[in-house]
Amino acid sequence: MRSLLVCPDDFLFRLLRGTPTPGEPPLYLVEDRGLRARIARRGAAALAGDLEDPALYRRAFRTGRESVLLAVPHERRDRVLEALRTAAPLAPVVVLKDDARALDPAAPGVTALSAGTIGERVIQPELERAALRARVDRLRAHLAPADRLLILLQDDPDPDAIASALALRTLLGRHKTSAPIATFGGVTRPENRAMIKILEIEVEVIEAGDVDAYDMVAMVDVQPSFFEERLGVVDLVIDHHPEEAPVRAHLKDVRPSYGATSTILTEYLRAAEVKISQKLATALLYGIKSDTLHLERGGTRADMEAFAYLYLLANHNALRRIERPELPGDALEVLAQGIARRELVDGVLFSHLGPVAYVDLIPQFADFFLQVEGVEWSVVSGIVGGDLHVSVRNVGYIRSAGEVVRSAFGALGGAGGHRAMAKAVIHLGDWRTAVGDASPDAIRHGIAERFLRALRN
Ligand SMILES: [Mn+2]
Repeated sequence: MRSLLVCPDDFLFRLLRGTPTPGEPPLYLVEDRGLRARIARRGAAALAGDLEDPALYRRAFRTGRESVLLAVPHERRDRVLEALRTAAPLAPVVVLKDDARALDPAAPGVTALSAGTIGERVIQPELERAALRARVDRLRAHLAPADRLLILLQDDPDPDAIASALALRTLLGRHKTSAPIATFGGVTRPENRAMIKILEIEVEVIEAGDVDAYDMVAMVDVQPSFFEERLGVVDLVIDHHPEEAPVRAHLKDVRPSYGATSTILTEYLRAAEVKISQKLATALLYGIKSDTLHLERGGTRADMEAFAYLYLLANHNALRRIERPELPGDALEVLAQGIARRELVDGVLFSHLGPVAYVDLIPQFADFFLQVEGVEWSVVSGIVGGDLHVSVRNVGYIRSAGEVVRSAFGALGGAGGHRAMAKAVIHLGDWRTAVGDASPDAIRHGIAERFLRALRN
């Protein structure tokens, strides 16, 4: 259905000609016959007549339900609306207004579109985009001389960091030899490992001394002060963590109000009109999701906009596989035994799996056991190589898992974590020295006793 554009002069024609219309091209209603002819010569449909005369609208409307855009001086607005309503009482009307006078609230089907709204929704975002594009140009110009650019991530980088690195490399038009992604710590958490495996992203593990081999260094989702290694002045820092120490970098973009660095990079890519591949969109979407807990924590409007944009481009099958890692068939036997030997004490579910084929199974089962009714904590242990691994999960609003695990197992080996997840890794030799017995029963008993004591303290 065509729409009607009502305006005494050529303002709407100049504003809207060339706008792609999905259906039939619009019909311009103007007052001047000469103007009508000029519009027609340019290939658009137009009628001329008195805008305050219902006869004009009777000629223009076919069904009476065409939508109308009205741009007339405010002193004529009521009379034009009345004429229009006489011909088509049911037509939806949008009034473009540049004055503060409110519309007659009794006029049904009439909505106002103010100049302020156009400024806010159209012009302001364009100005921001132009500023971002200029920033991208500066960043590209600064980094262009580097044959090899190092994109450095925090130790044990998370999905937001990995996705941001991939996005920066894409923004610069580089590849993995001219801009490798690296960390000092390796990637250990199961979801993060699943992400780099399924999306085929290479994250190199390097040492502080290796940094000198690169011409320039860029950091995403982290700042120089977070590293113990001394790095000198880096070339670029893009991050959303608050600046604990002033960031020393040639170029920096630090936005603590953002829920994810992936959101900043998505804005860069869009402003510079860089094509976002399905793989990159999937990575960035996962980065935003995991840093904002599905937009529930610290997600801003910018995060939501980036999220919505990426959502349409991402591979949701891959995302599902990353978020819910597959269980290999023989892991079911381990799980069956873990379930059979579980022990529930005051809302804490303990399960010792014995030797397991790979370490990721232990946190995966810890996640799984947390779903059992009445369970607030799950503590799952298993043996890989010569180490006893303990994974702890909780429902989130109780004591910090990291604290409890450090207090329970810190004296025996490496122990720590966050609010809702934590782990400890203890050499079996150290366990024997401290506890005396490393039989499955002794381990089960020793873990439960230490954990419950730490929890109740
Ligand atoms: Mn982040």
